[in-house]
Amino acid sequence: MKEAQPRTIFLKDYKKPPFLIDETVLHFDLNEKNAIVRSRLDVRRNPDADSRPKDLYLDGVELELNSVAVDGVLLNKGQYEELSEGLKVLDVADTFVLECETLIRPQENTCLEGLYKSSSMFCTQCEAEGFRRITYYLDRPDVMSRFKTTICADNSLYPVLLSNGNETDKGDLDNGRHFVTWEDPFRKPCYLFALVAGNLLNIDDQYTTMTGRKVDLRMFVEPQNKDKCEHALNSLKASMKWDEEVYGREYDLDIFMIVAVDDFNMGAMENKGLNIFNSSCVLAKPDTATDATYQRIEAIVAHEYFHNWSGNRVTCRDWFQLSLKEGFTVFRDAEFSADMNSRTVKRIEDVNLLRTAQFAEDAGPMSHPVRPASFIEISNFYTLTIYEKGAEVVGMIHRLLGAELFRKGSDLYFERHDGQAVTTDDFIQAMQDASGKDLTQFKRWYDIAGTPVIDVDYSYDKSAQTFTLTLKQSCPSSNAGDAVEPFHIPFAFALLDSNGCNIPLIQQDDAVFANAPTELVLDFVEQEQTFVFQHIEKTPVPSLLRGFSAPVRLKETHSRDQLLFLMSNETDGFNRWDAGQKLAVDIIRSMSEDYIKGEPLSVDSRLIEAYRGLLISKSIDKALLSKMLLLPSESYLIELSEVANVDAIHHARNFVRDTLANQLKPELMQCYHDNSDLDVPYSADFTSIARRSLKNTALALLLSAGDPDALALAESQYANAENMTDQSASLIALVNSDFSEQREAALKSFYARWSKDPQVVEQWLSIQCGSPKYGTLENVKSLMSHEAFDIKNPNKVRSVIGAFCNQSLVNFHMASGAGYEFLADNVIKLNTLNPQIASRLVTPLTRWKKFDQDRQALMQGQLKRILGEESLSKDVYEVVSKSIK
Ligand code: B3K
Ligand code: ZN
Repeated sequence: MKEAQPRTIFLKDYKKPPFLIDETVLHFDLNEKNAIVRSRLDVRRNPDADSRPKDLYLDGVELELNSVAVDGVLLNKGQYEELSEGLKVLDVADTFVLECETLIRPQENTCLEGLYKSSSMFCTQCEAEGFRRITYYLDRPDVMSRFKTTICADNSLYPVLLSNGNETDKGDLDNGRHFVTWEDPFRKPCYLFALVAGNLLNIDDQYTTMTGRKVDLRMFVEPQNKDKCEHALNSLKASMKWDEEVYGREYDLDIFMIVAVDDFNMGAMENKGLNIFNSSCVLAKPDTATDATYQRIEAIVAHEYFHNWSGNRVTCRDWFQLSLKEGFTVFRDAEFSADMNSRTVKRIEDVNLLRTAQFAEDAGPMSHPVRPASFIEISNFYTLTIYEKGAEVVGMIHRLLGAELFRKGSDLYFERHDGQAVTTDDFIQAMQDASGKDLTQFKRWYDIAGTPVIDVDYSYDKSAQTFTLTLKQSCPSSNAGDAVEPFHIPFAFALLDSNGCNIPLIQQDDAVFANAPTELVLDFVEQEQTFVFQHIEKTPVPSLLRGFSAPVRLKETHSRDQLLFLMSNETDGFNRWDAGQKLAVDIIRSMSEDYIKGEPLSVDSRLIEAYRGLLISKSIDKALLSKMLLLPSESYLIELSEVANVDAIHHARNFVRDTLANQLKPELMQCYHDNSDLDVPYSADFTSIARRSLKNTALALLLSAGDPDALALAESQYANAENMTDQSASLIALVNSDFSEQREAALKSFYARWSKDPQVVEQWLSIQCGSPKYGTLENVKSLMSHEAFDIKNPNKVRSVIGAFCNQSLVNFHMASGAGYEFLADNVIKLNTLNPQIASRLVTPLTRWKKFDQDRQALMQGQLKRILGEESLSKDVYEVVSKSIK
């Protein structure tokens, strides 16, 4: 790999592009050893540019230049300069046509950026800066151009040739080759360019838009996957309808295409009119995909589709604005999923991810604001902060404005900026202008890193019948040091009486008492702010930060009894679940301390009774119950610790789990049976998903405690499962149990049955490698020599190395440091093959601060070893160098 000088790019240095490209005409000759790319660019000076350079500078990486011409005249060596990552065309006019011919080698491209081969097909990935690996270009999102693309390739190997927009021409060529031309009428930045060539089948559908236009929906897959498209196409139609109904957004081309590829660095890509998906995020049929996969596909298909407006029609000015499209689009897809499924469960899942992983990122060495101020490698900034915290920030605007004004704001944003490349400030301005609400202070959320902390204090005055709530905010781990000005935090709040009923909230200065609201979104804007509620007749229980109305850490003092009360009485579904989590966290944490002191462990019986109450409750919603029965994860417990003792957390949590299983066996068995009689055929509606989830949670609990009756259930479920959800749940339960003979038998038969299906094999690998019991290093290493493993395939890397390091935590953090060394070895290997995957994989080592001194030293040692490598990619260099003490 060519070593790039790690240079930091700053937002404050942004300059408008000195040149623009009105028209981009591309011609690809795809061959078995290489590809020849010819480009014809209509270039002109940008009248609004800040400077008037003599030369035109174009980005280009690992390109072999065959020729360059201006206005039809070939340039000689003195008229241009080839640079290590670009091309300089000297002394250019104000308007001219630039033509380049370059040779690239897709077959040797293992970083999976630009044009590459995935099994027998050619495909592209251009976001963020992959287009420069295809041809010389102004590879920046604020240069938007109309694209016309012709692809030539062998007709028998690549009968399908696709690019963005509409097909406008096709025909046969000599030597068994053919060509297809595509034209995209919408101007777009080159990161949205796509090309696919392969022997693919298409599964077709149609959608009629709100104005009656017919749009062809076409999904392209390798022939063996033709029966795995239905769910994605249904999800696409549901997304198109939802975006019309909720945002008034209609699709704009006559065709929408989706292609599934096996080798892909992330989930999917929103290229205009031609979305490219990782197979694991789009292909599904009941016997090979779990419920979780079904839901993930629905969400990702929606996300990519929604980008057509939030991202493509209105795009980002520069990559610092990435959350403009990603945060907004995640917010949109989360709302869509909430509308299609259980809103409460969707919120629980999103907050779980945010609190477990984004908070950890925000407290770690790669912490950055939603709008970062600088980066070395933009690929490192496709983070939970940009995506998930960015979505929370948009969600807070939604909460502050209300649905109606938010919609006015989004209408104004799309109308005002259609066809433009803009900033997060433009987004906020549109929201502000449409709603009349001042969002000046709110904007701080975009620029300050770190998770704000809210200290909560409250008191009840019986004689005055007032309830006083005092909130204090701080942001300890921020990039702004001690000087952080307060954030504008929407703090959703209610008071519950002893029957669990919401009490009317009458604030001191409220003139009218009638129809007082029972939930308020408090505008918490000061460092410290007090809210007083009147006419409260009896001591209430406060319900704080309902629905997790802001991405903050809440420091509060609910007692275990109050949490128990909230677990059964809270009217906000999210908070009800959260009360159970807080209670379990409190109990597991104090038991971890007992474990460290060598004291005997015992579980507070109130938790067991609370679980019993949930299991026998006739009224609780099954979707919510299925979430409430899950104990907080080890990762979350680690995140909450100052210094995490992984073994203690693991033992204490397992002890609680086993005690629940032993003491609640009849209720769990009943729960299993009550939810086993699902009708076949399989349906991925959320009620069926909740029932399967309940059944399988009960099974996992019972089996983890070694119950022989549960073993019989698991074996029978494994043998008779009608769908992958049930089959993999029973396999997971067996793998995580002590029944080693049955575990081995199930793993063997599973592989024998599914070895030809890559998506199922990925599950088989990650179930083993991520298991705290079975994911031992020896096992993981031996799986890396298995025929199913391929280090060049990102999904396999994630299923084996990623699953081990992120899920099998007791094994990854073993005291010898062998887990850390294993990760570093693989980061070094992947650094040359696929830097993006390598730099993502290294994350667990960057979290060294959470662990004891010995482990810190071991983790730091491995980070230093990686940093000492020659030819470190920018990706890995940035993450590792920022993570070293
Ligand atoms: N926009 C792409 C992500 C591209 C990642 C580039 N390293 C997928 C998405 O967020 O929709
Ligand atoms: Zn996205």
